[in-house]
Amino acid sequence: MGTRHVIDVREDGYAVIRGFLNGDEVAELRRESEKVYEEGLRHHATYRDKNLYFEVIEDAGSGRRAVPQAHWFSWINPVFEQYRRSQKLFEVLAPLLGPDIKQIANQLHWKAPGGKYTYYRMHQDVRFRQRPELFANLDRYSLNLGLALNRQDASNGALKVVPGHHKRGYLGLAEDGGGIMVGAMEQGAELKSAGIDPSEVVQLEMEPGDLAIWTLFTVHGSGPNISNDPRILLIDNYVRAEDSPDRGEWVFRDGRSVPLGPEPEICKYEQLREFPGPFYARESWTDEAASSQPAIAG
Ligand SMILES: O=C(O)CCC(=O)C(=O)O
Ligand SMILES: [Fe+2]
Repeated sequence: MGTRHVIDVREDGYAVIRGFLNGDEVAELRRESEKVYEEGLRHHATYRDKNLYFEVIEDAGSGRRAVPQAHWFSWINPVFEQYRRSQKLFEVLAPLLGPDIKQIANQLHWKAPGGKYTYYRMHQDVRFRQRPELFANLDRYSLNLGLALNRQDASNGALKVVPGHHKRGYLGLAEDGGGIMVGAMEQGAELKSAGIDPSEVVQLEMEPGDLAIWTLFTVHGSGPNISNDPRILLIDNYVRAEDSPDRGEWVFRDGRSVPLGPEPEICKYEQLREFPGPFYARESWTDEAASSQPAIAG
């Protein structure tokens, strides 16, 4: 592993490591992602058991039940549990974060063909930290890693990023009504008023096994899936352990891989101790009448 990605993440706010996983490795994760999806489909509605979470909707686009996101499936899937703390990831992360690393997010995002809401408006992920004061250095040392489990480009809604603007703090994008997935897709005027020319947006194209890295302040989003194929992205968030004493699961301690323990730590779900579940959520953000949505996104 070279260190080009370290320079790219610092300067541009993102990097793409091509061929991070080989064909066999990514094929295995894709198969496992299908098992996670099937497990989600067994639920009639959005379901939580501690940090394990399946967002389950009746998709008005396809007329079918769909699972747009799963969180912390590493609790039920040994292959993802190994991947999240693998030596390959350590070699990518250590030059950026050092040898003591915790994990805040563990998510699969599926965009089903024909789905009604499969886009993510341009935003910065720092908005999804409900207690940002519990973290230090969120601007520099909190990194999202997005592994492509299948081929992704503009047609099936691959990631889009805006280089450079991660240095400008929080820009308040996509805060107007509707939320990140149900608000207006057209954001040209909004980007301009935030000092971003729409021509700066870079459409990523990723082959299976390519890894994107971005920061919590990187402006990014993704378009709808207008193809006949799904789009499958694995998103993990990692931080320096010293910056996150009260949140997250250990991943590497002094460079050594740490498995999940007997009980989960609070990561993004702040109500873990009061409402561990298991339970079904009653409201759906895809309801046309819904004016807000839970903090589901990355
Ligand atoms: O799945 C995607 O395309 C983007 C997701 C995202 O940016 C998020 O959840 O914050
Ligand atoms: Fe995001």
